[in-house]
Amino acid sequence: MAFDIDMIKEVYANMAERVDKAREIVGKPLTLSEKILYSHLWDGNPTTAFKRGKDYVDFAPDRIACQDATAQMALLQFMQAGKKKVAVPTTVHCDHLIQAKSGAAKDLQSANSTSAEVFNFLESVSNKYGIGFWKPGAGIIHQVVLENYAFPGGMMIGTDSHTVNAGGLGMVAIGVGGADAVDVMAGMAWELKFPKLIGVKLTGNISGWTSAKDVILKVAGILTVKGGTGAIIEYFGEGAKNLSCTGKGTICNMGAEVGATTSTFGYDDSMERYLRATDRSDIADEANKVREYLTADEEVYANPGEYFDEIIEINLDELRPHLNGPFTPDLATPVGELGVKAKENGWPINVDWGLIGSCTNSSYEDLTRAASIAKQAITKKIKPKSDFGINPGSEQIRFTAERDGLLQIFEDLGATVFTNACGPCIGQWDRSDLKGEEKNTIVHSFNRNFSKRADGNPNTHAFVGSPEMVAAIAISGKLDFDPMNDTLINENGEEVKLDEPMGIELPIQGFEVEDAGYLAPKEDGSDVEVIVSPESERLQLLSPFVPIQPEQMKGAKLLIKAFGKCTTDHISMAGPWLRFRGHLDNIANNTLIGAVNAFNKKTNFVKSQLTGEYGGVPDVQREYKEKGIKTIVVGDHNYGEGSSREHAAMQPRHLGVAAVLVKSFARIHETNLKKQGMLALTFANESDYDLIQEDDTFNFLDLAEFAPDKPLTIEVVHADGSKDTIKANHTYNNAQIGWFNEGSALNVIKRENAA
Ligand code: MIC
Ligand code: SF4
Repeated sequence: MAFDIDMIKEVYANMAERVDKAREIVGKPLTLSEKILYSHLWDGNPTTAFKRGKDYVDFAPDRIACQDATAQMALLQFMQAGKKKVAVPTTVHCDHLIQAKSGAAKDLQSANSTSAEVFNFLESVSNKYGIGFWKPGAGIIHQVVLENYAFPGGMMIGTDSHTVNAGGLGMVAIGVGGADAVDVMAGMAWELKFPKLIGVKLTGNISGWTSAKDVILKVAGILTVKGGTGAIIEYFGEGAKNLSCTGKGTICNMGAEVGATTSTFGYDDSMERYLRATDRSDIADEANKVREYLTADEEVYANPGEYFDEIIEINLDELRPHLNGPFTPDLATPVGELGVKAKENGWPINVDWGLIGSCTNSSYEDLTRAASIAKQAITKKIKPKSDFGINPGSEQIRFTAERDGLLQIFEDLGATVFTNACGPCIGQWDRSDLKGEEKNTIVHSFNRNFSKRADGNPNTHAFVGSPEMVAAIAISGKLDFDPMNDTLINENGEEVKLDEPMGIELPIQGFEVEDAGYLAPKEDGSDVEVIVSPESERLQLLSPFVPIQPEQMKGAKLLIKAFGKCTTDHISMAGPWLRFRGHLDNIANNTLIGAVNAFNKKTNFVKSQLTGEYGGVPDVQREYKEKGIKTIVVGDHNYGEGSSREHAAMQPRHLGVAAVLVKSFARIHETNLKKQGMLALTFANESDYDLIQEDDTFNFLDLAEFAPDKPLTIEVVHADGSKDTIKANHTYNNAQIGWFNEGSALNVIKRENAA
């Protein structure tokens, strides 16, 4: 199940040679990110110095991870590629499709029955194509990857935006859409624009109530949700060395929330300790032999301004714990200052739930720190005011935490321990305490807090914090509680104060697990049958997309002009819709239903130019599709922020949307649109967004000459007959224009394979 050590030895052997070569070519000392990138070039030895933020580069990742909600579409595409086996070690993890309701045992049983068809499909496809399969209940993809597969200096991709979590173990781990993963599974190169580099220097030391989570909550406040776009964030400095490996994982995990391509840390003692604790001493021994390659050259961290495109410095001695939110993970507020803000904004002060765990924060250290707070509620006789929910990240963590009495502490406070799965983090939460869409506040140690994300209620105000802070706030039941300064009244009427959290980095008796939940694939899976019933409402075999012709883009209609934040959750909602992730036509019925229409500020209410009537976005779009009329979607900044789900591109594509024209894109979503043969365009002049009106028709004047670095010209015809001619930029290279011309990247692979 674990990584093949010979393969890692080979990666390290290549690394030494290639990094030395790269240093020569680049002509200066190298950052860690560059070392990993240059040692994973598809063509082997480096021969060119790449321009950051400009050059497209082909890479050869060491492995791939997929989770159930994205793997279905990825594997449905891979099945079309005509290959016998995956070319690169790959795993599938069943974690998103498990609802949190009554507690682990019941919830898992019910997921196993309601999603049996999908789990069986994933298991059989995995078995057939040589993919490792992690059963439902085994854990959340990123925790399982950190425990089993991540290794310093490696490169991996995963069909989930939080794949970046593995940066905690010194990897370059990147979230991608399924179609990107399919390329690599099929034995092809993986293409990425050579990233820019942001250096974060951590000085001082974390102590007291401040935790690793607060580093990234602070960074999110500085960079905002789009500040990391197109960049790798590399953390360094004394403060970085003093963080645990899993703490580093938490920081890297939430790099997705600032749009960063990934984040990483240089190899150090904390990573060595983690590798040895997770039964991978052989990897630690190998990593120790090439230590200097697994971190930046000395000159880089001594003089970072010369090597990074941007530098952020954070003094951990001064860093205060934060709570970020609501509705966006970059709205950072130091704990203690939330009372005033909440009052000003009308956020409910009473906290109904404290949720601990998820892929972001369920390490042993996290659970011990949170438990040290929870325990005080018992010893100091404070009755917790909010409900507690716990989502362990893996069966290994759960088993170990149970053995060591940590879960019992939470259970003594009435906590519900949910399945080792995503649950409330992705709208898979059947919350019994709310009747309707009541306004309420919750705190959690997850990463995202977009509208409706936890429980489907647009009025749930979710705040993100560290597990120990979540525990403290949940005990107090007040958003404005500051455990560092405030006291609570206990059951005896006495004033009591919570002591600082105490954590244990790694279990003293080691990790333990009885059944980790892993199924190895057959050596030869050619006789394994994969069944997809034509009647299924959950799974649907794919048919190739038909190329969009330039003539069809004369007379294209506006489907929706989205106003403000439009994340992948707005474009293809999760929660109950996760059940259709393997059925393109069914899931297309949620297309853009969360996006706010700029003309009436309503969701799922757009004008059909065919009838003049208003209707839901998917319904109106289906009318256009029926008439063979192409449409376009217009959006604001950072369009497609959040998830890697390629459904957010495939659904509009399936329904006949041809172009998405926005002020700026989130990286993964832009690639996903390109892969599916659509036009992903940005306004050359941002203020042209304001020109777009509800009844607009678009004429793409020069699409027949679609070429790299050449903006497209679009004539926008308004209802009164007046016209504006605008320019749209794009980042397509020749190969990507090929995807557009052939209908999708997959069509290209199929053609090449058939040849
Ligand atoms: C998320 O955290 O938003 C998800 C759900 O894990 C997604 C993947 C998905 O939509 O299936 C992600 O982060 O990529
Ligand atoms: Fe699952 Fe939430 Fe992590 Fe996404 S962020 S992988 S939904 S736990």
